[in-house]
Order: sequence, then C-alpha cells, then structure tokens
Amino acid sequence: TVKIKINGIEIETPEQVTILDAAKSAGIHIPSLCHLKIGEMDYINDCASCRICVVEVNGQENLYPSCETKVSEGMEIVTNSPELIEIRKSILELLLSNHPKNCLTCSKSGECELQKLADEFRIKNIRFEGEESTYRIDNSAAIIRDIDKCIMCRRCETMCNKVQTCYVLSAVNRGFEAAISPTHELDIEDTNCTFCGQCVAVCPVGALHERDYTWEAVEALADPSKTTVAQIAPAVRVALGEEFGFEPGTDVSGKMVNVLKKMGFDHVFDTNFAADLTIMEEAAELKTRIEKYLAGDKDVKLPLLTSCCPAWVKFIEHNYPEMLDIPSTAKSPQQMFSSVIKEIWAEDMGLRREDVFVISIMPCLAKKYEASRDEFSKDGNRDTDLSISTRELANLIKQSGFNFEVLKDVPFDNPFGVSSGAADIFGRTGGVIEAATRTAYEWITGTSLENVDFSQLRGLEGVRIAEVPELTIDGSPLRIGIAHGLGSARELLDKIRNGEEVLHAIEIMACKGGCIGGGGQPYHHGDFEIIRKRFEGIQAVDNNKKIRKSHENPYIKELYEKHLGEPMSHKAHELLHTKYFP
Ligand code: HC1
Ligand code: SF4
Repeated sequence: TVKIKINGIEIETPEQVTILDAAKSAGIHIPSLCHLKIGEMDYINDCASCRICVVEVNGQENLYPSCETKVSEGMEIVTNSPELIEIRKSILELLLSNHPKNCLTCSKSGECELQKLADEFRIKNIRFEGEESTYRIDNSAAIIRDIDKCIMCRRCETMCNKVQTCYVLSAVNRGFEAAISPTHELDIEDTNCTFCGQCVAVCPVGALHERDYTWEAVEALADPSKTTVAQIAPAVRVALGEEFGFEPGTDVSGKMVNVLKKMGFDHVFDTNFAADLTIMEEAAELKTRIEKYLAGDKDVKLPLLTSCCPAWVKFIEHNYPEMLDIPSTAKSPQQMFSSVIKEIWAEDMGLRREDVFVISIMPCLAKKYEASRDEFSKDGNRDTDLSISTRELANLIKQSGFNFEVLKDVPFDNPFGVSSGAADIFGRTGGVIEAATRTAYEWITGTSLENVDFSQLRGLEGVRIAEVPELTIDGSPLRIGIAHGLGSARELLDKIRNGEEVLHAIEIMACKGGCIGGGGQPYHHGDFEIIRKRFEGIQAVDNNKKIRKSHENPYIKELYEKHLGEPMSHKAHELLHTKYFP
C-alpha cells in the first residue's frame, strides 16, 4: 500500500490503483464522464478523452486525469479547488457547444450523464458558440444512432469491440468530422451488429438508444378491433421496480400485471410459460441427440446450444456460419409464445390471427429485431407484433398515471400464466441450461430428481464449465458450458471448434449476467451490484415456486395433450422450431 493525501485527508491505498479509484474507495467523489469500469464485465473504458476528472497533483501546474493516473507514495492530490471547478465548467461548456440543446425531447433525458453534470455544475450559458456537427440519424428495428449527440467518450466502442467482440463501432474521420460509426458509415442494420444493446446500456448520452414503440403500443390498446395480449419476459419483473423506487431484484410481477390490465391489455400472459415450453423441446432435442450419439450415429451434433437469445443467434449466424447445425432449433420463448397465441389460442378464442395483437415486454433490444425477422410472420402478419423494453414499459406506466407503487398484486391470466421456477431462471446466466438439466435428467434417467439446485451451473464468471455427475453419458458426467457476454461466447466457441473442449450442452447469452443485464433494462450506470441483485431476486422467485421443473407445469401438459402431441412432434416442429441463416 501507499500513503497519499486527497484534499488534505491522509489515505492508505493499494499501489497501482488510479487516483479516481483511490478517491472513490475513500468516499471522495471526482466527477467523470467518459470513464467507466465494470470489473465483473471485464469492461474498462479508459481513453481519458473528456478530462472532466482532472486533479491537481503535488502542487504542479499541470493537471492530471485521475482516471488514468496511478497513485504513488506521498502524493498530495486536490480534487475540488476553485480552479478545477472552473476548468470542469469550461470542459462542459465546450462539450455542450457542439451538442444539441433539445434535452427535453431526448430519449436519455433524466438519465443522461452529461445533463446531470451540466446541472451539478450549474451551466447556465455556453460561452463558446460555434458550428455544430450534424449527421444523419441511423434508424433500425432495434437501435437508433443519433450521432449529433455523441461526445466521443468511446464507451460504446469499448463495449462492442472488447467485451462483445462484434467490432461494429469505431472512430471514423478526423477533427470536426470525427464520429463513432460502423465502418464505411454503413447503417447499423447492414453490419454484423447483433442488436445486443450493450452499447446503448453504456452510452452516457442520447447518441444511442432503443427504437421506441410505446406510441404503437398505445395505439394498439386504443384500437377496439384488436385483442391485445401482453407477454412478459422473466428478467423484467426483477428490474422494472427500479424505475419506481424499489430495490433492484424486487419481484414486482403482481403490480405489473395489475397495471397492464388497467392500461387496457385484454390478456396479460407470462413469457415464462413459453420458457417452460422451450425446455420441453430443448430437453427432448438434447435427449434425442444423446441417444443417437450413444447408438453410434456419426452425424449427430453435440454440444447442443441453447437458442433463446436473439443477439447470440445473430452472432453465430455472422461469425460461425459453419457451426449452425449445433444450436437447438427450438424458437426462443418470445417466438414460441407468439406462435402459440396466433396459431392455437386465437382459434380456440374464435379470433383471426390478424385480430390479435401481441406485445412482448422484454429486457432486451435484440427482441425487437427478432420479432421483425421474416420467418416469424405469416402472410405479412407478425407473430410478435411489437416488442418493447422494460424501460419503455416504465414510461408507459408513468404516462398512464396509475400509481404503480401502491397497486395490489394481481396474478397472470391463464392458461399462459403459470410457470415453473425453471422458467424464472431463464433470466439469469446459467438458468436456461439448469432448467434443461432438471428436465433432461428425469427424461434420460427415468428417475425423479430430488435436488433441483445445480449450484455448479450458477455464478457470474464469463465462461464456466461444469459437470453434472448425477447424469452420465457413456460413463462420463454430462459436461456443460456456459458463457455470457459475446466475447466470452467467442472464447467458448473457439475452444469447441478447435476440439479443446468436449461438451454435451452449452448455454450462451449475449449480455453479462444474462437477460437481467439486457440492453432494455433500467440503466445501471456502471453499477454491477444492480445486476447481482437482480440475479438474486430471480433466484428467490425460483426457490419459492412450488413447481420447479418445466415438464411439471400442468398447463404445459395440457397444451401437449390438446394440441401438440409430444415434444418434437410434427405439430411442435411446425410451430415451435426455426431455421438459422448464415
Ligand atoms: Fe430473456 Fe428469454 S430469458 S431471452 O434472456 O429465453 O429478453 O428475460 O424473455 O424469449 O423466457 C430476454 C429474459 C426472455 C426469451 C425467456
Ligand atoms: Fe455492438 Fe451490440 Fe451495440 Fe451492435 S448492439 S453495435 S453488437 S454493442
């Protein structure tokens, strides 16, 4: 450790930490903007470009960016002199001089880190008036780039290239023309972007944001010719509350159902039901592949990859086209749900599919893109008509004027409102494969599984490999791989391709933490504790469920008895499986 002084206070701190980190652990706040460090995500944006965090060191005239200057023995640091405050104000004014002033109508208003600093430093006029750079708006089904608002902090670039290894965003042009953009200034839709939305999650301003469909939702709810159906993803329920003052991880399902009904949804169903359905198909597929493998079938493909994350699916389509025969062909729960609604439930209700309007509420931006894929529509009518994020739902609730905090709990509607705990954990990393293992164990061994908690599959390391000794294949335990974050996915896939790892099943989720850390969730502003609490919240929901195995969901059994026959039946294939495109 070294001894330093910050603003006259003596502090002992580990060597090799930055002044910013040393100050933070001593409870001293130094404002910063471009800097972001989320250790658990292996994410550090340390380009030191904004200079808001400069400090005085040992009385020198030169100022040092505290985000990249390391502490050393005896250092005397000042973080808050009148000169520093004036310099920070000037930097903010310079940034604002080339920034649109339409904060009131900006998608990030209220969450914008630049706006927050401008407020804290009481910027009331901008001394440096001049030209402003203008770019075209890049619109896609999921993400909008409004580069006029970009402050060149490079956070998105770091996220996309270093954490997600998608290499879509980088700096182009020079000087006043400089911008963060896809190469050749392509539209994001024409690149390898997976729409994971993680760049949006770290953008401090409104330069990157989701395509907002709240108005389309309002219109559908007001249209008397439409029967509106909501389906809500597992991870939404433990994060939505954050927008209304609840602790991260609080399960607000009951209030959410209540408010959606008050807002006019005719039916409020649970995507979790379809997560159970996904397990029926994926576990059956895993069992079949393992049986074929044991029978010596050389063509059988193992490991089986889970396929419910659309950003991950797009990633493998772009980057590993030769491996497209290993993902499960099961559609994601979002898409299974919408197929069942439009092709089975609508008929049972005496409705035409065009009369039913399905709105999915997802923690994810890639779900908007998934819903728009051609294979998920019939005669121009989409299976999932709209997909909105947790943030958009929070906005809709705020607009509706209902007092969310005090609403009573109301259960989901049936028949698609009951789910097992296995479905809840879909929302966190490792959950889909744990859910599949619970069911596959019983189907493969023919015995009942007493302890459903496969704790070896849990955790937050980017790549995890675990064995399930209870379930042996050819005398060796079932070997499972788990990756979250697309960079970790790449690491795992490379090992499989090189033959370094031999696994039976793999779960991949594009976002760190799984869907709980999705690009459509309330902003975490770099605080991974929030994601950890959502993780614990979702686990608690599973722990408290009476039914914790997907195949024990009584409504799932009924759906197979009445409509689908067996998992992997002809009908199940028609409605619940899909294809991938290189
Ligand atoms: Fe997910 Fe899924 S778990 S992909 O993370 O399989 O978005 O929550 O809805 O479809 O169920 C997301 C979450 C979600 C699907 C399910
Ligand atoms: Fe990169 Fe994901 Fe952003 Fe696309 S959505 S640009 S893949 S970080």
